[in-house]
Amino acid sequence: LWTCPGPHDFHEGDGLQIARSRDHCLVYASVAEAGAGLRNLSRELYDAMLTGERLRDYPHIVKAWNYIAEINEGEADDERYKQFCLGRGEVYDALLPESGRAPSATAIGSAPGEPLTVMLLLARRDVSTFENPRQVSAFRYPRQYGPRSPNFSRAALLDAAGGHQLFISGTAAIVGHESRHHEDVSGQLAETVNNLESLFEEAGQRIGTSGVGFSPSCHLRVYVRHAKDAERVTAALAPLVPAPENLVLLEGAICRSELLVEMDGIIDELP
Ligand code: 3EB
Repeated sequence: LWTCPGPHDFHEGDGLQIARSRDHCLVYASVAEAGAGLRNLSRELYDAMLTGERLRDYPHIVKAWNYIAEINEGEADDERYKQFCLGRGEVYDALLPESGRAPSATAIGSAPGEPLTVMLLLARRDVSTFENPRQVSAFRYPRQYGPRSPNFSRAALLDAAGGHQLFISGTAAIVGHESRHHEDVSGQLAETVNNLESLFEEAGQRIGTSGVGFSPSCHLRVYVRHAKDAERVTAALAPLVPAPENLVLLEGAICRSELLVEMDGIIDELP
C-alpha cells in the first residue's frame, strides 16, 4: 500500500497502469510472454514504461520491482534471469549514462506461466542511490554471474515530503560477490541481516543520524524459496520486526539458485 499526500490520478493505457501524485509516479505492467523471448520482452516493457514523456516529469527512478516466471530456468548464459538483465540493461544504457545511477531494485521468480511483472517508482525530486560496503556493487559483478551485470543499486534515499524514505533493494546472503551459507537458510538469514545493518549504517551516515534500523517504520518483505522455511524465517525475524504488519512473507525464487531467502523493504519517517 503506497500512500502520499495531495491530489493524485490514475491512468490505464498501452498495457500500463499509472498512478501519479505531484512528486511520484508509479508505473505497473504485467505482460504474458509469447514467443519473442524474455530478453526482448524485458527490453520492450522497460522501454514502454520509461518513455521520454514520463521521464520529463518524473526523471528519477527510485525503485524497480521485477517478477519473472521460472527465473532460474535455462543453462548458463541462457538462464532467464540473465536474459532479463540483458533486456533491462539495453534500456538503461540509453537512459542512465552512469551505471552508478541505477535505481534500487528487487528481482524475484514467480511460478511457470506467470506474466512478466514490473513496477517502477519514479520521482520528481532527486533520489540518491548508494552501495553496501560489504558487497561488490551488482553493476560490477564479475563475468561468472552472466553476460551483463545487473543494473541496480543496493539502496535509494528519497527526500519525501515528511522526511527521508529509504528503499532497500533485494538483499540476500551475498558478501563481496559470493553467495554464502549454501543450503543453510538460517545462516543466509543471519548474513542478510548483517547486510541490512551495514546498509542502515551507510544510510545513517548520509542523512546524519544513527537512528536508521529495525524501527517501527521499517517494513520488510521477505521472499523464501521454499515455503517450508517460512516459519523458521518468521521466528528468526520476530525480535527485529515484532509488529506482524511490518513483515510480509512471500514464496518466490531468488535469482541465484543457491539463495534461499531475500529481503527488501522501506523505512519511512527518517529525519
Ligand atoms: C543480488 O544481490 C541478489 O536484478 O534487479 C537483488 C536485487 C538481486 C535486485 C535485480 C537482483 C536484482 O545480486 C539478486
